[in-house]
Amino acid sequence: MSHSPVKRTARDLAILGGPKAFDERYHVGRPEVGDRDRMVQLFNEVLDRRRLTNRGPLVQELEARLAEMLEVKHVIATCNGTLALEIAERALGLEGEVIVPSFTFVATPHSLRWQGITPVFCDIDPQTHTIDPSRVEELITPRTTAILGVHLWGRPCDVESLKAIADRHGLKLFFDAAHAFGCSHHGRSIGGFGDAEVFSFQATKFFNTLEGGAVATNNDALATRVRRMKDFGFSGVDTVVSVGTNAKMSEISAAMGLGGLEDLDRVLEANRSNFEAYRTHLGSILGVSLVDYDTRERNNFQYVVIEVDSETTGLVRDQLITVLHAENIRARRYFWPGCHRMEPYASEQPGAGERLPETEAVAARVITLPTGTAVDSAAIEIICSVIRCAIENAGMLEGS
Ligand code: T4K
Repeated sequence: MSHSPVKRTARDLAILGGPKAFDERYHVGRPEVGDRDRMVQLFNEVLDRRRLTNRGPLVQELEARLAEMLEVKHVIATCNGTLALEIAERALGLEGEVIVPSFTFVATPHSLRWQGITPVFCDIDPQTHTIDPSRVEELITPRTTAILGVHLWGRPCDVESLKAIADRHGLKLFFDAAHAFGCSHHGRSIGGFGDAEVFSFQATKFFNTLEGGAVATNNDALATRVRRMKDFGFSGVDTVVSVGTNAKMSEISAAMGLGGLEDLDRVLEANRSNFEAYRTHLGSILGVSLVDYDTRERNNFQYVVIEVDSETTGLVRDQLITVLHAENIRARRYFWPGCHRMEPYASEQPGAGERLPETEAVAARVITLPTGTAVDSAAIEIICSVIRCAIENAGMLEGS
C-alpha cells in the first residue's frame, strides 16, 4: 500500500505539500485477529451450547492455559484490565494511599481513585520508564497501604528493590502488567511477581480477547477473593459472602483469546522483526533513540517507543507527530502528559509535577510507532525515512 520513495526530500513531505507516504493509515494498536478458523469454530460451539457467560467452559480453559503460560497458580479472567485492577485492590484490602507511577495509562490511577484510594505519584527511572524505587520511600506515609508498579512497554519494574521496600514497610506490592503478557524478568514469566499481577487483554494488546483482562496470583486465599468479587461476591449458587461486582469474561471473549493463542508466535515474530527493522533504520538518525528491550529476557515487542531529543534534532516531539500524522502514520504520544496532569489529579494534587521531573521530561519526548502484523520492513523503512527527512528539514517545518 506504500507508494513513496524511501529517499525523500522536503518536497516529499505531505505537510509541505507532497503526496502522503501511505494511502491508508498505519495505526499504533491495530488489533491482531488470531486464528480465525479456530475462533469461528469456537464461536459456533458457544452459540450451540447456549453457555454464553458465567463460568463457561472456554473461560475455564483459557484460565488454565494462561496459568500454565504465565507460570502462576491462579489466573482469574475478567471483562477488562481496569476492573481486574480494581478487584485486585479490593481483594488486597487496600485503602488510604497507594504509590504508583504517573507515567502510565490513566486506568492505573483511576482504578484506585474510583474506590476512594489516593494514588500518590512517584517518578520514573528515565532509562527504564518504570517506577524509580529510589524515590518510593520518601512518599510513604502512615496512610500508605501498597506499591503498584507498572511494567510499562512490557519492561519489568525493578521488582526486587520494590519488594525490599514493601517488606520493610509492611506494604502490599502488586503490578499492572497490562503491557507485559509473554514477557519475563530474570527468566521468570511476568505473572507471578508480588502479591498479584494484573493483565489487560484489550483489543490493542499483544494478546487480546476483544475486551478482557486477568488477575494472576500465587496466593490461594487472594485468588478465592478475586474469583468471588468478580462475580457479585457469590461463593455458591445463592450464597453471597462479600461485596462484589460483575467483571466476568464472556465465552465469546474467551473464544477470541483461545484463537489468539494459536497465532501468538506469528504476532511475536512480526513484532520482533519490526523492532529490528526500526533499530536498523533509526540507527543513524541523530537525536532519535529507540527504547530497547533486554535481549536476555522474553519480550513481546508490542510497543516501539522512540525518544526525540529536540536540541539535537531541532524539532519538538509534537512537530514530528504532526508530520507523521500528515503521512497517514498514526503515531501516538503514549503516555503524555502524565496522569498527574489529568483530572481529577491535576486539581487534587496541583504540585505533583515538581517531584516528577523525569516523568515530565520523558512524557514530552516519547513517540510510539506502529508495529504488528499489519506493518512490514518496507513500511518501516518509509516511516523512518519520513522521520529522517523531517529532522533534516526541521527549519522549514516551523511555520507549517
Ligand atoms: N494499565 C495500562 C498500563 C494500560 O495501558 C491499560 C490500557 C490499562 C491498564 C487498562 O486496561 P483495559 O481496561 O483497557 O483492559 C488504548 C486502550 O483502550 C487501552 O486498553 C490501553 N491501555 C491504552 C494504552 O490504549 P486509546 O484510547 O489510546 O485507544 P484507541 O481507541 O485510540 O486505539 C488505539 C489505536 O488502535 C487507534 O489508532 C485505532 C486502533 N484500533 C483500536 C481499536 C480498539 C483499531 O484499529 N481497532 C480497534 O478495535 O487506549
